[in-house]
Amino acid sequence: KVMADAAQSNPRKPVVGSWLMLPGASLARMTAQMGYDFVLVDCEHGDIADAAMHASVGAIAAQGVSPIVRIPAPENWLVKRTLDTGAHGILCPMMSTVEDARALVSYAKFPALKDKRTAEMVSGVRGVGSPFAPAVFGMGMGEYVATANRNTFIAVQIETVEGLNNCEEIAKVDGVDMLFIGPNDLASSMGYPPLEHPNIPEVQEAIKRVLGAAKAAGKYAGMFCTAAEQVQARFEQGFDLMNLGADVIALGVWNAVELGKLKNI
Ligand code: 3PY
Repeated sequence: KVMADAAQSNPRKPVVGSWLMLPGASLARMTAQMGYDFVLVDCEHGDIADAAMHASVGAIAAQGVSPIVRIPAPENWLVKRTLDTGAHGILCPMMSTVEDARALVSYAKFPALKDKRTAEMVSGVRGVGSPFAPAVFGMGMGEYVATANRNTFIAVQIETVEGLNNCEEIAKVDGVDMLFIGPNDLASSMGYPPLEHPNIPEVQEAIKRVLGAAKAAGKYAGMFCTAAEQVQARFEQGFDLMNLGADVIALGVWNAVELGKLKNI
């Protein structure tokens, strides 16, 4: 809801978040307090195991900020364990086919209820049982099950050549809310040095294609960014949601700047 409010605001505003690769409720809480719309907990490449994921998600949500978790892979049990923490949404890396996107959506949605609360919505196979997710939302189990299908945000990463070639069809999958570009992996999959993606025209063209696919399907578009100028430029290009760097990037930048100053003493 936090993200939807920002994305649908008039005038249009970017949805901006931070990205955590380190565990710890204190880090998550302090990051969430900084004024972001969402904080992403990276369980694909981050040093964040199950218990730490629970602690981070709870700490972020308690600040009125959306906790989104990047799962390691599109597996049913990973989606279940992630949404069971009370995460508001998932980001799934390496999404390359329509079949995988449909399966992901089904893992993330409960079977639809026969009444009007969710009957019209995408139905899935998510298991009922976590007491933690309702607690994070301040609800009882019944209310959580009746509202989660509507409120669970599903973002898929387009970051392979196969995903790029299927992005128009992936964007159309019911229940997929956002295409999110991982520019480093996309460049890598195209055979380029990942960090050089800003200067590679073919990668920039691919990024435009994914943005166009999301918009044509009426879905949100997101992109991994590492600096404010990138967030601004991608927002102006039409993207809705960006992260402003990550905890480890901030750590690296600050230390490099300050250590650099010491060398001049
Ligand atoms: C990428 O840039 O490829 C990402 O997925 C960000 O971690």
